[in-house]
Amino acid sequence: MRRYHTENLRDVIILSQSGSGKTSLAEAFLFNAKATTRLGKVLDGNSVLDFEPEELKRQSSVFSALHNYKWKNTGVFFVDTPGDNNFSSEAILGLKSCDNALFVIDAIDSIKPHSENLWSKASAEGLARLCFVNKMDRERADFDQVLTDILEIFEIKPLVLTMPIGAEDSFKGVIDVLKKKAYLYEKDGSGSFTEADVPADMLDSMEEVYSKVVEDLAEVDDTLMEKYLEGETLSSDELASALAAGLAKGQFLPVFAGSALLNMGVQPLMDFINASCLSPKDREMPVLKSKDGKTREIKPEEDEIFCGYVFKTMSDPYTGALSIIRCFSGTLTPDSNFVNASRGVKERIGSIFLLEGKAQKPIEQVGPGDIFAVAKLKETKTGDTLLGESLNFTLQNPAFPETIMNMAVSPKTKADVEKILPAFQKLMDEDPVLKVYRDDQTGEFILSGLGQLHIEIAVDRLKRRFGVEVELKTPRVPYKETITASAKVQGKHKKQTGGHGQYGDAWIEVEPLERGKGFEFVNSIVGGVIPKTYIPAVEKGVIDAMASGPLTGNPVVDVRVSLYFGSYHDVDSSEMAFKIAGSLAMKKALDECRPILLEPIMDITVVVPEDCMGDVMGDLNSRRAKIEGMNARGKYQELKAQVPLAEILTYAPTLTSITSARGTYTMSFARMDPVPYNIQEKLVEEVKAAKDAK
Ligand SMILES: Nc1nc2c(ncn2[C@@H]2O[C@H](COP(=O)(O)OP(=O)(O)OP(=O)(O)O)[C@@H](O)[C@H]2O)c(=O)[nH]1
Ligand SMILES: [Mg+2]
Repeated sequence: MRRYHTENLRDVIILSQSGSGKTSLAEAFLFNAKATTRLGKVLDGNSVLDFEPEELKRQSSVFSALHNYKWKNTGVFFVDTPGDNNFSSEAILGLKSCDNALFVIDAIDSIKPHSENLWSKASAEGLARLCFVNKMDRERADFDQVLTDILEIFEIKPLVLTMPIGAEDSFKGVIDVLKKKAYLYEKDGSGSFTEADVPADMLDSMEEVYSKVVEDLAEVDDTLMEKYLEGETLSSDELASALAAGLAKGQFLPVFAGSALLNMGVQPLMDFINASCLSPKDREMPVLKSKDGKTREIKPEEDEIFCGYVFKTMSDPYTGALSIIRCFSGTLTPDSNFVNASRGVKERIGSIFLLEGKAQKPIEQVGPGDIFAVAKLKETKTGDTLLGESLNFTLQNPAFPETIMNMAVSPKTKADVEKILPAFQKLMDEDPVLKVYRDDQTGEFILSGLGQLHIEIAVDRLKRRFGVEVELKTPRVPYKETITASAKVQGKHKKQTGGHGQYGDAWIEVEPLERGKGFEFVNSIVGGVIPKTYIPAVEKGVIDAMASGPLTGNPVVDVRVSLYFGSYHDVDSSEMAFKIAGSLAMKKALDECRPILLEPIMDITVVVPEDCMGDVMGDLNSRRAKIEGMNARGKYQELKAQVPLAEILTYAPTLTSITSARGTYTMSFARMDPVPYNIQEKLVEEVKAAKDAK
């Protein structure tokens, strides 16, 4: 037996920037639905959703958490996501698991760029969207400002279904606009309220909002619109079906007001989720695709082939890896098999659980819309498609943000050396955005994440879960060297040692190439002064010499080398001798061709609140940035610039502090540019000093 029937099920992902009250609101859902016996609080450390040590320490979510409740006759599965953009992969993957997206908007801070990003992702994914304007009890709560921002930033009409009565200390409850009733709440977190008439001083504003809502609802359907224009009253059934239809089409954003912490105004939202949010059957299904471009439809029915998507992997100290799966079609029972279509392997499953915070509740059967966990799959990873039959079709994976923060990691002790890579692999299985790779040029292991916090939490987890300790350092910049002049040189290798001698003689012309062109080798030998068989050896020698430039030992790029003359010896010449000759010639040429240092330049886009713009520009200027342009984005400014990588390695924590965590940036490699001469001198000195010290 399944816990809920598909049509009586709602899958809801809770989204927004950090601190707006997602976890608090989800706790209120659970408490009101009697799934918990007390209202969990993030600050008291007793939230059933923020239970990981990293979350308790920071008093904010780091991982997405799952739970479910039954409210009246409907089962609701929800995913509470972390709002910090260091952990945005949790939200991005979570979007694949739900049909509805509930945005929690802070009545004080309103909509920040991260919420805006999540909004576009939820829209692109085709989720039905609704919102809760939270913290109406807090000082400076401004409901109307949020409505303005919804229109301007989310670019959608707000449809106010509950209005706050009072604000800040005098926040008393909400008006249900369509029912024209007031609900006056206790402030003890119990969620108890009494129904009352709309306060006299709010009657006018309520009527105004009511007419606006009815007009917006009438627009959903032509026949309704005709009725409305002819002045007929629309029945509550008609309004209800327009509400569900308009929500599904994204014609407006239903808005509820309240306080999650005080559990005020939450039940009307819960009723709405039951009545109007999409069930797994109402939702337009994602499509299965094969590698050769064929598609296959999924039907959210129990008697179809099982199809599930793994949107999360958790390592549990007792059960090992837990794969968290959204079922799109078919059913699954314990002790059965499925095929991992992404990897082409069969997997056997034992028990099936529903996750309720950290608790795991065994369940006998899951079907369309259920979000569940299975333990110990052998090859399955986050992002895999699971099917009941062996078919070469998979669901599409989401695009992840580019990582911007790199740190060099090194094991603290010898014992950590062997454990480090397998442990990182497990972390990457859980968080597909996190990357670990070896920089070929610098030889360092680089841990790459979305920000300082992302990396720090990964390192904490490495220690806590796998007992591996690492040190973090700012990574070295992969400088390159190039030349600015041409030269013609001879490289001659001649040795007479006893019997067989060595003889190679190569004349090369070395010239600068356009930036980014790399390396060109031209064979201009005429008359066989160097036999053909030795020419590749000269080239090899040249390439070897380029691996370590004369200034700092970094690789040399953007040069053309023409081999134009030489000589050989019938007996003493060999490939080895010509390779050495090529290498000698190149070393000599590089010294003569006025070498310079090149550094990576990054394109960077920074989005910050207007009031921080001056500080952000000042800081960027001190980092040798070239500002390229600015664009207004609501109350935020988007700034594009080019900055040397060397100056931006530690940008993430600085931007966080300048903007009080309200700024974000993305970055990508633009090109290599010459390092300014004074800085080049310093870098060359440093390399020399380090060499001398050895
Ligand atoms: N006064 C007041 N405080 C609230 C309300 N809702 C949440 N808070 C507080 O705001 C802070 C953040 O709440 P959370 O529920 O952790 O917010 P979140 O959206 O889950 O944050 P992240 O997990 O970081 O994304 C906590 O200190 C809460 O106690 C509210 O309605 N009123
Ligand atoms: Mg949270």
